[in-house]
Amino acid sequence: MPVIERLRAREILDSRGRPTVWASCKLSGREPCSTSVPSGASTGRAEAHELRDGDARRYRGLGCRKAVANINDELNGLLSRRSFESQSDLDHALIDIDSTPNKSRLGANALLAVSLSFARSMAASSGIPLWKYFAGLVHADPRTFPRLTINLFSGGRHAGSQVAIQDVLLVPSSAQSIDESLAMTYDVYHSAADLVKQRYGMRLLRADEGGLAPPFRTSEEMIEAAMHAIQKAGYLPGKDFRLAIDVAASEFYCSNRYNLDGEELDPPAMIERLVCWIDRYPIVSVEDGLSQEDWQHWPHLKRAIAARSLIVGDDLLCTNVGRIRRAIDTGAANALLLKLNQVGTLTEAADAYRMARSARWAVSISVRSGETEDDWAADLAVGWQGDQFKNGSITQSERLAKYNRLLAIEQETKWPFINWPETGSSER
Ligand code: 2PG
Ligand code: MG
Repeated sequence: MPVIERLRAREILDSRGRPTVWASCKLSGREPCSTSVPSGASTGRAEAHELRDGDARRYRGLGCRKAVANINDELNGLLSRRSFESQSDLDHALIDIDSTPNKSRLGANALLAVSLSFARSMAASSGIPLWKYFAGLVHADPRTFPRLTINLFSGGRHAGSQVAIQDVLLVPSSAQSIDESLAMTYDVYHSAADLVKQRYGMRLLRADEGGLAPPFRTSEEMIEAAMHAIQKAGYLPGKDFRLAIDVAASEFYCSNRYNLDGEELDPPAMIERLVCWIDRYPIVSVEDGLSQEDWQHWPHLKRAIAARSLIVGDDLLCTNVGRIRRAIDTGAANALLLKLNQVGTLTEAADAYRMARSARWAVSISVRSGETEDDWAADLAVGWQGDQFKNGSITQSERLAKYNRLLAIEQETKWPFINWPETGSSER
């Protein structure tokens, strides 16, 4: 049985220059393996607690020295020289030691860094790739790649809120491989950059996840611009590229109203607007179309668009089994956006994954807007047979580390894409 010899952690900086947690785990007789954890900006209310120092004199309170100390001191003290039979064994020890419902004592950032570095060490000690180790946790036998959903334009909190909705993403739907998806997307990204320069006089400036963020007046103008960029690059929207959107509606919802680019919409009007976009544009995936608090209207949204699009819950679900159960029971969604740091351990994320799959939901494996150069998310997307992988744009090293990892796995395996999840089933 693997024995932890030593845990170590340090504070590093993420893609926004904010502190985050890096940790390494050394199993007896093995080399240490390390991982680092990401951090969100448009975070859901039910996410596990990300522990920050709160000292306004340092990184405006965002330091992670406490979380790091929790690994170096308490967790290293209690877990080293102990043997663990499995990932779930280790993760349950972490949960027990923290002993709060949302990991607020030691920090979900500290716990996830340990959970993941243990996973990487276990994979290395068995001589298997990380994706295969992840697959074992959910008894999956991957033979496919997820479709990529690639950020083209950004709004919302990732781009200074020039428009309400957060992401317009490209789905390179006629591509036959990861390699082809990226090459096709490069064409569209640069035709979008030209369009941004011509229309808005703006040079290549990027939002948090590498998406372009010119001063669109409305969210619809942003979707329109994506259509033009696809066409200008010589592709056919609806065939070569479909679109996905992350509305991130919790960010502009207040007192039962959606403030969409200055318009005040009640929930039925917001649903109508989404339906109208789906009528007009080849949108196949709508994430957080409504607010995380607006449980009442999600089933209406699902009934209105499920025949044509996935209804993906991010802030709504927070990779949390209680919330996923509620969404299944009330018919609120048909797809889970899965982010490990929303819940804090691999084992709890695996439970969320299994619950979503048991309802025949689609799963989109997602990174965060604040990322690091670590590439474990690509292995997770493959190992857990994601239907989609959401990793931001095709620029910036923290995004490219994951795409490059997918390219490497693709070169080795030559697997095809997973079939796009069928929509239209009333059960899903
Ligand atoms: C989201 C993510 C990634 P953040 O909303 O889906 O795009 O953003 O990490 O800021 O929550
Ligand atoms: Mg989201």
